[in-house]
Amino acid sequence: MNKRDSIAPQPILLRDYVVPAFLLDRVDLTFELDETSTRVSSRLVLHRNPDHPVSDADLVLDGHELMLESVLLDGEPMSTDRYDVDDESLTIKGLGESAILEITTRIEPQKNTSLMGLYKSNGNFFTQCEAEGFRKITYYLDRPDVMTRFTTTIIADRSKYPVLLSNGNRVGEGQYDRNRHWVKWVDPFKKPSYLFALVAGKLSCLQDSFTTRSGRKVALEIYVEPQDLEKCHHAMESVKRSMKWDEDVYGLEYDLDSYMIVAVSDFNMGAMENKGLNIFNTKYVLARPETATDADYMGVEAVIAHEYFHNWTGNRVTCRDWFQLSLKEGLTVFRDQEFTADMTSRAVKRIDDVRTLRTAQFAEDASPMAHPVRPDSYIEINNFYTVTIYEKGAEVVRMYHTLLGAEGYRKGIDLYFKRHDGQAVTCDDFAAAMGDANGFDFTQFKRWYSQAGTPVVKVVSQFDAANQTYTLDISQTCPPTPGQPEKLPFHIPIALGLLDAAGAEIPLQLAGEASLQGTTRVLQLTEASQRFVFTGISAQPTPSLLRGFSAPVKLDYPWTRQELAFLMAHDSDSFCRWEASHTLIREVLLELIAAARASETLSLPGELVDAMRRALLDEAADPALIALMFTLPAETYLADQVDEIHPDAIRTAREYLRVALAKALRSEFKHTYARFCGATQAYRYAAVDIAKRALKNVCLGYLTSLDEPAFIELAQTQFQQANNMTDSQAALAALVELPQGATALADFANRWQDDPLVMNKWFTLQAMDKRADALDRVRALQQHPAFQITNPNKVYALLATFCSSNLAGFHRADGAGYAFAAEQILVLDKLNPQVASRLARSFNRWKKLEPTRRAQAKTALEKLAAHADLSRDVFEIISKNLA
Ligand code: B3K
Ligand code: ZN
Repeated sequence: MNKRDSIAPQPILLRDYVVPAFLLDRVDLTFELDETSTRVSSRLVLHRNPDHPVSDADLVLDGHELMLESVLLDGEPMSTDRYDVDDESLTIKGLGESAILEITTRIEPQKNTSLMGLYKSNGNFFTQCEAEGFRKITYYLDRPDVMTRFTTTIIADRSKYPVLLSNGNRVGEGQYDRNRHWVKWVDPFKKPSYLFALVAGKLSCLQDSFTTRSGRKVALEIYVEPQDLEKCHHAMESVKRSMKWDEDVYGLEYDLDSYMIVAVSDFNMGAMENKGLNIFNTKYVLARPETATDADYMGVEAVIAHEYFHNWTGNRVTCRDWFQLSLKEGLTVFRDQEFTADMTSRAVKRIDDVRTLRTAQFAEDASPMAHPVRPDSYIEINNFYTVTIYEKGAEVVRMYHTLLGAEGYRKGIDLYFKRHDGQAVTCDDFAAAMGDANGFDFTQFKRWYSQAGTPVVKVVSQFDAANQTYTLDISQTCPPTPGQPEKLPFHIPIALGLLDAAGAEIPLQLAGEASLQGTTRVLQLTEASQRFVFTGISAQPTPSLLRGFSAPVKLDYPWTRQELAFLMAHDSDSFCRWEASHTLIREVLLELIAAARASETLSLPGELVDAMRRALLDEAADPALIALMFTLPAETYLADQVDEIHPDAIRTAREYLRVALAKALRSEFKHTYARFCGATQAYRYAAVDIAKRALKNVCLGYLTSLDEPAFIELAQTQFQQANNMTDSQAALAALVELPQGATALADFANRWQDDPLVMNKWFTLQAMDKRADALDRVRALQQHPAFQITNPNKVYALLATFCSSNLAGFHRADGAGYAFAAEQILVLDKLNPQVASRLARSFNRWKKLEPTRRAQAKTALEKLAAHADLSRDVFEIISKNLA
């Protein structure tokens, strides 16, 4: 046994869940903020939990990196022999039925680079407590099923920290001593510690208000650093739209007098839904046309909605334990997806979400990190804020919606809130509310929570002209995942339609049904294989399967290329139209990859060119949909489609297809670019304009890949004249790998050097560089004054982009990419384990690499694993990769 094994972090198991031994009646916190150390005093009013199996259990409070100053029990100082303190906890023995504990600790937020607990960013104080950051602030029952009322008093220097914020309502303020002032906050709602927040600093505030449908006026406040105040209007409009939508669609109103959002530039993730005081990464608050792209605007709107929606799905009803994380995250993502669909284009939103799911979540489900939507175990919970918990979890909620219909779904949601408002509950409770409200049995459906892996649904069709029937034999399998060699059948909703030879929808009737029942049907696949027979079908139809992507599965159906081209042109389901183009392109790319590996000559199939030409010239179609059809699948997605990854073959094939399409459709791209080039003069954030910009910029990308001076000039002109970041960034992306790229990059950096969010784009573009020396560029960029390794956005923009998205760059044949990643992971792990752990996931595909690279990746992983002092975060990723 080496040293690592003897002290290896142990997994926490769902089956070990026990209710807390003590519950809290209330907590009063006082913070004395200071430059060198912060004093936190807490007063806990506790009583024993009658449901706990041990009647005289010790009180174990979580605490990490705290300096304990004093403990008082019922007003009396406790002698040190009555409690034990270690690295992780404060244990108090022999308590009676109830107790009042007063605990004072000291912490050093100015030294906190993990960005968990209380920390400083640009001179201001912020907190991040989810999942287990509160224990870095004070000793506490830091688990989501301990909910209580909080009051928070903040004391700080008035000139340095004029703004002092916490959860709930501001109930008092005043002068504390010569230089310091105080503010007191009371949160009337019970909450777990992970929803606690504190902010102190020099911040400017954009104010507005929203009147709820019951007539209460809510103050809306967005706090940012003074120079950013002009960039908050889109965020404010997004808040109001979210509040209105949640009232209209879910009947849910906001419940406090004020709703505050604070933007911070050093933040590990997107944003945090702390009760009444959401803290956001600046990336999801600040937007102006010159600095933010259409995608950024949409991101702001979606993340604002997401955090706002958490007020009910997460805060009012929270999770019993962290295994239930998807209870709040999957549900809230589904809610924000539907909100965005209603605000923008439903079809485009669905396609975007499916692309994310397939590129990131399917990959995770096929990796050593695969886990169910409700995991059974974890080593570090921060590693489980994953695409599986979020995006696959949202697909699970979407399937309830598909199976129950909008009305039945809403009945289930209403019952869920009626039963569980103010409680910490489980995914089973959610399923029970959905089932009970509708008399629907979700027993089998719940396997979506417990079984990992992406199911494969195979469809075999047969047309019988004599009997006028069309039979679908549908079967399902699910590959093994770590710890789950065998899977039971899932309950899978499969939405489908049939098209006749003219492309019209055929009304559908299943054998045994008395009448025709619409043109889109939702079949329920519950067995390993099942037969569905449609009657009254007079000629061979073309099936349109998995409409709207009705389940998170891989579909296996042998469409011919003609059928795919036909669906691209005719399917009434926009998702399936796009899906047909995607399937066609994927098939062609897989052939090209195989040819590239065999060093054969590559060629472009005529069917693809014809189908793509027709799509491009279809002036009736939504330009956004066409833009998506022409967006080639990511290299990483292609890597997941092959048995053995040869990164250079994937890159060669994808680049070949890009240029070959550009050559074949040169005049059509030119025409389309011209058609939309002048179409959007003054920037508007509106779906129609976004669609035009998207297609125009896709055309520009293809045209510049032809390396013709006229098109390069076109990109340069767009780069110089753009009045918005969408066009500017697209032009820069088109130029970046050309000889003209260096000047454009320099101009861009010169103009935006003081805007960190814009500089992130500049780093990302270069991290994606497809030239052979990408790694050297990345190394050099780490020395750029705008790069800071302590800022997560910068690490994600440069290092994580390179390691996770630049397939051939990171997976260099000589292994230098792996050595680089390992070196950066070790540096980051000392500063911020969550960020280090994200970078470590770049190795998740290593087992599928061709043998030379596989051996090199393994060496890098083993070297990492040999470090005895890895954080739990990185240890978990590395050890699971090597398992
Ligand atoms: N709930 C937070 C994520 C917290 C991540 C902790 N490592 C943001 C969100 O999902 O809305
Ligand atoms: Zn969330």
